[in-house]
Amino acid sequence: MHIHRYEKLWLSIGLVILAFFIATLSIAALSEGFVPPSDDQSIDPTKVAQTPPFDHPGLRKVGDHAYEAYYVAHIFAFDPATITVPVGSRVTFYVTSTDVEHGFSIPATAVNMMVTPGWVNSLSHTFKEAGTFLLVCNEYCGAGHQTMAAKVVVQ
Ligand SMILES: [Cu+2]
Repeated sequence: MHIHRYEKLWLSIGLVILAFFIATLSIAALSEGFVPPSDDQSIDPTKVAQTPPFDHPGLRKVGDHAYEAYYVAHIFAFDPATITVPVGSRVTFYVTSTDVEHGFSIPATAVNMMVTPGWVNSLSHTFKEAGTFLLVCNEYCGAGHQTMAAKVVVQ
């Protein structure tokens, strides 16, 4: 089979770009510890209100400047609506939904997760600056979606 030299050149460029992207991702993943948010824990969405720790959503201090925040997302709010942490706190967010797919996003940070009924999603973020961070649902979830928000106060 004959392949035209321009086609070979074009294929080679594509392979070089692909190798570059794979190398970039690998370096970032290994050196910075990047991992995708994981839906690795299941929960019965009809029994969230009876299932610890989501039966008492809120903030728990787990160490020096380390917190765990348990959120329940439902139409059209997050519970808790506000959490307050000191500057420099590393907060691990755990979130689940009782009804439909929601989003969990704090703009201008890396906090951005999908919230799927039946699963607990989590990720951690260190709040290095004081301020009030808006936490929004960024997955359209129904007629009141635009009102679905909460606050993370860092002081
Ligand atoms: Cu929404």
